[in-house]
Amino acid sequence: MLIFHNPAHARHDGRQEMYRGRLVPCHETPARLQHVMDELQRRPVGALRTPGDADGALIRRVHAPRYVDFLASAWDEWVALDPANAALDVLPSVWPVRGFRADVLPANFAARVGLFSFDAGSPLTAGTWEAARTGAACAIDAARALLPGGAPRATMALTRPPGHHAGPDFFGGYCFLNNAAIAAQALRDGGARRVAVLDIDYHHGNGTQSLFYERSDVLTVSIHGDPATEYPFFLGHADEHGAGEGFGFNLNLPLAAGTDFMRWSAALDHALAEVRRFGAEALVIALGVDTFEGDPISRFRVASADYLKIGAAIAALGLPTVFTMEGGYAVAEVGINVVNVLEGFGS
Ligand code: OKP
Ligand code: ZN
Repeated sequence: MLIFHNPAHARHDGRQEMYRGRLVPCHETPARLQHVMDELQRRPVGALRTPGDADGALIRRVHAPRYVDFLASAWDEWVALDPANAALDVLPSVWPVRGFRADVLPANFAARVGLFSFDAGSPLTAGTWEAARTGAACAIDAARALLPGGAPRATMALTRPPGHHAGPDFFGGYCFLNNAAIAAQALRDGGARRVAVLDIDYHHGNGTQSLFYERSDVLTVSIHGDPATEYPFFLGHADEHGAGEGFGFNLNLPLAAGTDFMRWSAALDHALAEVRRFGAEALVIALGVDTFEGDPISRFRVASADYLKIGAAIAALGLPTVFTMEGGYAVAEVGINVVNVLEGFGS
């Protein structure tokens, strides 16, 4: 296992997110990744690497160029509005919902923040672009390290902020660039004819689904809390099968809040069977460990030891595999749970 970790991750350090009518401390903190790094010191299941420069052209094929431009300049624009803004995070507060125009790029900064986002829980900070871009570099290098020929069997983009909620031209759900999607595209570019993305974070991978919804070369599968009650609410239902060329190449397996490992792993078996039936030549796992029973914002009941079995079940597919780091907010246990998946997968 080769693990590309993001040396810039801690530069993304949001102060507060909007939650139930007040601003509360961010759940998605630098400490999460530090716990994984610490656990990797104790259990060196892989060799650590830092990434090279991000391939900006690849990022701009996955995400809309005007969105990437916005991310790259947002912090400077924010501080230029008022030097005092340097002590604050950027948070959106106005959005173009149904009936509004998304084709006209507003001159107003707050309006552009809203155009390119979908919630008020994802602060953009001084180092967000640097952290996200370096995270995308981890995803690209992790994908390219698998090619050609399949040695090593598996790699990981060990990064934050996470990525699976970020869509073609929007951030949200703590995500800015979709690392799993970028890895999948890099695998396609590297010659894998069919790539599957399996998202096992507690939350539906809406960004990844949207990015590949009309494509048949990338199968997207997500196991997640039922969006009827769980974030991101507006996507992730079982009847979303893909569209056009992509019809039949998206699979959602929503599960009720409270689901235990026995029922969760039945969904995993279903998902893995679909990946096999699709004929995937490479696999991306969007690895969130917020399915953990102790997670403060999620409601599945997976135990730490179960993550070893999850890793082993994924490995049994026998595919070259890229893991990307997504959620997991029981901060002290994030390291143990992530490294359990990697240890269960094996080298
Ligand atoms: C990101 B990832 C808690 C409410 C939920 C958004 C959750 C984003 C999860 N304050 N806020 O999928 O782990
Ligand atoms: Zn999540």
